[in-house]
Amino acid sequence: MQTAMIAGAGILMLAGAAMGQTITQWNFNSTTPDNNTATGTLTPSIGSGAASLVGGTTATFASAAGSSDPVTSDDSGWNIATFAAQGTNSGTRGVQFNISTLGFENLTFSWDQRHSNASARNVQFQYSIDGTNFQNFATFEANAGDTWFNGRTVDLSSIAAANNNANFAVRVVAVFAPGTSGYVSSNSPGTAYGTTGTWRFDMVTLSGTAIAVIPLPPAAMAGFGTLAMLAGFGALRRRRVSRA
Ligand SMILES: [Ca+2]
Ligand SMILES: [Ca+2]
Repeated sequence: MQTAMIAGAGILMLAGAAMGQTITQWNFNSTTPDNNTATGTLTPSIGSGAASLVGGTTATFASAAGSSDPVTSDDSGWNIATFAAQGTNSGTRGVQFNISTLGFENLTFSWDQRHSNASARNVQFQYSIDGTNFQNFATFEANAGDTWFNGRTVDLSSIAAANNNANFAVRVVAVFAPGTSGYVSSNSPGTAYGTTGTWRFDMVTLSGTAIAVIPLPPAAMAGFGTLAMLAGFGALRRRRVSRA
């Protein structure tokens, strides 16, 4: 638990005492079920936020059968294609989610992600505290193609600047295999990496705990208001001045 006092306002902020809750979630399903997984929405199913494409990727909606979405009919995912050519633009193509964290801390970001056979197996998670500059934070690696990897999770609780931040954003982008200058396919070596490989997303979720603001009782404030100062008294030394 972290505590911080704002002396002037006379309040004590208690952090981490509450249960985590969903701040924003995308399930990508049509708001009104239409029995067509090729239609869906980028409007969050819970909370608010913006989903966007990064670096020239393109997207459709497609069946998310295999994700953790509890909805089993008309279950769509966000299907991403048009990744970078082999050997180019590592870390520049994928998806971005802008989510205000005002009033929240102890953040956790999680998602389900399907890798097609030809898609990049190496995934870089990035975050931004200003909505513009992104920092690498966590990596994931698929070990199979045409497979859902559900519940990928990043603990953001160590990033204080991510808390209570209207400009918070994250990205999930494709990167070269570590220490190399090329992408490796999710179904390596059976399938070559290709720009037509797809990643599909579902149940994209940011969770956190509400920052509680609790008024302090007067007695507690009096305690905080007392500042004791100790003064040390050194011996006075007389400066002798020799006079001729
Ligand atoms: Ca879904
Ligand atoms: Ca639909």
